[in-house]
Amino acid sequence: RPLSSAPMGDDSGMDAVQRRLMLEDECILVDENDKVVGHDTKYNCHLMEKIEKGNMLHRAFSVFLFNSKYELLLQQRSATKVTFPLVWTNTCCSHPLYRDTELIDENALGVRNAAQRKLRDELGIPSEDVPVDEFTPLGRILYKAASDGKWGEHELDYVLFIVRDVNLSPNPDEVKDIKYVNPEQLRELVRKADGGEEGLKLSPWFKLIVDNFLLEWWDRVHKGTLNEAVDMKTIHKL
Ligand code: DMA
Ligand code: MN
Repeated sequence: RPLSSAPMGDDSGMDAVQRRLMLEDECILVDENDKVVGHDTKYNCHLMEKIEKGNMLHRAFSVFLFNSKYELLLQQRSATKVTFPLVWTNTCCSHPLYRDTELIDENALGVRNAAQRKLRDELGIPSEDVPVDEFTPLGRILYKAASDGKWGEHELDYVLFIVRDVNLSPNPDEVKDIKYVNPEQLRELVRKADGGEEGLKLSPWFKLIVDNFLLEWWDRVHKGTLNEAVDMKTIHKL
């Protein structure tokens, strides 16, 4: 698809790497029960004008990676991200694409394949450090959030946990900064972000997951009871 034919007007300020991904990545459109109903470009799926018309709900995933000390890896999104630049968020987020390997519904294998792909592309984590069988799909949430006037999210988001010590080499096109936090350090970060501290914003989906699920699930990671929290039947509307 020629870049010059980008729809919806002026994107002259858009970073070239992010623009290419916006036009090449084909997201999976779903209904509110997570049934696949079609596909569209990442570009179209994130335009608020289309989202508001109500038919751009797409599949996504949010990875929470813990090291063997059970610290959670966070990332700060790069300044060039089209949606939610510079916010702090969970380890890695993206979309399974409309391709055979990432459409496999069984045990969310398609989503786990996509997670492995993006952990490599965004954070430089070798695929052998994050085998697809090591991810635990915990649940699905449905949410909508505006980034700015033009861009936003309306997603059915699979939450995936993985506990592994990994090699990291963050890709500056995607990631500005990373850090591992323990639960107390995360609470402190949330307090500061809620208090409006300069330069410290959290992504809306991360905040929703923190407020509703994360601390209980994190505790279960410690105790080895995470599997009891798995619920892939419910879709939580947040
Ligand atoms: C999209 O993440 C997925 C969620 C859960 C917000 P993203 O904007 O980081 O996607 P990508 O890395 O593909 O740009
Ligand atoms: Mn999205």
